[in-house]
Amino acid sequence: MGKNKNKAKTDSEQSMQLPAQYANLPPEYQQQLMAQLNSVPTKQEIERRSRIYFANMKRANQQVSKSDIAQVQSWFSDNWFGELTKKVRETYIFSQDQTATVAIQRIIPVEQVIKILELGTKLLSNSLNVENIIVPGTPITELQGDLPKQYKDKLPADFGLQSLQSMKPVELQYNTPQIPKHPHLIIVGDTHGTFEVLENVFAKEGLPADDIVYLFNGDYVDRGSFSIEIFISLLVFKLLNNKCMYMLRGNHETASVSSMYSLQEEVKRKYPDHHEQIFQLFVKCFQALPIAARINDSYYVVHGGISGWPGFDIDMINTLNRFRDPESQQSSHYQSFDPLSDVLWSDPSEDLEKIRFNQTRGTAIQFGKTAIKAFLKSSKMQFLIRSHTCVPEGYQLMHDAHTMTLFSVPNYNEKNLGAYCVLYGLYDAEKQPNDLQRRSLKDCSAKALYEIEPAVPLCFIRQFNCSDHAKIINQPIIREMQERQMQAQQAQIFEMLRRQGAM
Ligand SMILES: [Mn+2]
Repeated sequence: MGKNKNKAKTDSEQSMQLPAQYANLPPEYQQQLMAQLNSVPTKQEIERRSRIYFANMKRANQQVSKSDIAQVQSWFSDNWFGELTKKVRETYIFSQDQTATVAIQRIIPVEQVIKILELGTKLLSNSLNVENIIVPGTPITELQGDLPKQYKDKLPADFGLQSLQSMKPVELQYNTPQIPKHPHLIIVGDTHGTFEVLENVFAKEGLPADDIVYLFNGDYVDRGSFSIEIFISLLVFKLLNNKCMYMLRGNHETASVSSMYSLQEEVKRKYPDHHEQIFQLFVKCFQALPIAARINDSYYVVHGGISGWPGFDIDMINTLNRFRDPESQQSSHYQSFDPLSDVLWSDPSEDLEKIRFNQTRGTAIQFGKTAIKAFLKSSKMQFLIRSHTCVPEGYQLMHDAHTMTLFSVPNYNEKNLGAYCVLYGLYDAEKQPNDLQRRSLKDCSAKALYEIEPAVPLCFIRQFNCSDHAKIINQPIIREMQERQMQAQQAQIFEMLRRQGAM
């Protein structure tokens, strides 16, 4: 009984309430907005949208040349990341009363920013919409000996995790340099201009290399003051070794969001003479970013989530035209929303079975347990790893542990921890090829066999806090922008009142 009542309430997908921010509008506007929210798009309108969303895939098909790579290598020596980190830290300035300010200044030379964005766009354009990634493999016996005691007994006999529930948090000591012993893949959620996240994760897990592979799940830019340095750093790692760095698009990687938040302002302050050109290059590069990743045929990784477009599955993502910005829609008829917008903006909800319009964001959808399980089943995936939402522990499991949120900026929302996940791909070094494999494959090593049929990787969560330094210097550009905006609004109100003779 109680369950049915709940279901009726949460699955009311067809009629919509007006979002709270419109409650004070005159009734005729409210009616107009309601009509818009509940209007059914015509067949022609759906066809029009469909053409925009799926057609005209413009692949650049340009290769990055050897001389371009040589140029990047000459600029970025072995210790470039350490030197960059030092310069980022030097931009922190404390005033005498211990209130900190950040001296926003250019760190990476202008010609390097321009060249890296151009080359990064070329390189990224050649990727499919869905990156196919295999976690570098480790023989199970090697890893077992080095696991912390509490995990040793827990390794499942078939090496794969059957459920994300088996993950346990591991406290990360801030900035403890460590050389990783085993190959692994690290998934990092939102970084939002907070350079310290990169410092921290690279110090603990190792710099990107053949066996230390990174997947960043979007929202590199906005809010923090080092959007440029983060995005350029990741592109440099990718240009130096394409196989050790994967980058996906987030909802902030669009022209409209990154101009409304702080990236555009950051570009203006750091590169005043070239800001228009550089911001345009950023936007073009954002549009080249792949959308999702498939890891070991078991984890689907994307910034937001899934779409309500009929028949939507992971293969459909590969048919999207990604070389554009997503289209925003506000309506109860989520079946014709832009799937590109949905996958970048959607949120999971426990309070829902299927799908509904995402009132909280004002765009895209919310998806429930039944919807995500259906998607995973038709896509032959087991788990969804998404970011996009700040959660207190840095990670959060939902939908019977089929959905995980991963958010990597600590202290973003006052006290939250940051988290990232580490995946180990395990194989049995004793495994012998079967007859067919023996006949058809050149390399029949256990490792090669793992790469053909990769097991579900073992997944750990690492949580971390930010330094005291970063706690004080929190998002100064965006704070200033918001203060300016508030002052402008207040001035407008005063002006209006003055004209009305009230003042
Ligand atoms: Mn986001």
